[in-house]
Amino acid sequence: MAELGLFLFWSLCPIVQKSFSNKPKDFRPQEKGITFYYFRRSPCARRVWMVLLRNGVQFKGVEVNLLKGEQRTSSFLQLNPQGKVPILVVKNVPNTPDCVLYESSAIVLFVEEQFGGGLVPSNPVHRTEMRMWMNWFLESSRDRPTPLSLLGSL
Ligand SMILES: N[C@@H](CCC(=O)N[C@@H](CS)C(=O)NCC(=O)O)C(=O)O
Repeated sequence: MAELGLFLFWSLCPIVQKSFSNKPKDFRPQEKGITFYYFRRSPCARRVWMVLLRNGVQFKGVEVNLLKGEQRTSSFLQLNPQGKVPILVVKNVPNTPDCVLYESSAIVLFVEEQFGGGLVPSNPVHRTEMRMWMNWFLESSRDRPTPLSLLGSL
């Protein structure tokens, strides 16, 4: 009788199940299309997100909760061994090679080159200024731990 009661309680109470089952999230990308891995408070991911939206690219977004440490699960590390967002995975998209891309600046330029147009200036000086700021961003954020405590206030 006690077992039956426990069984009913277990099957009817998703909150209890959730707190007992530690099943890690499966981060495998979709078989066809563009999968974008992001965390909503990540500035790097937001840059990619903006360029995807601006160019009207169809994609499936998968949130990786950095505050819960989901970037350190083996399923995620198989995509990016550095354990960071953003990641863009392209699979079976016409006229685009399959690829797994990380590093926001590189992804932004890829999206622009492959699916968009108009964000990269044709004027060589303006184009260099664009790269200058991209380099500045990378240099100034290098080797600095992600300020998740600051992100929490965004
Ligand atoms: N240079 C990389 C930086 C990526 C990066 O640091 N991402 C942060 C979020 S903004 C992250 O995923 N941090 C998770 C961690 O360090 O555990 C880029 O521009 O994409």
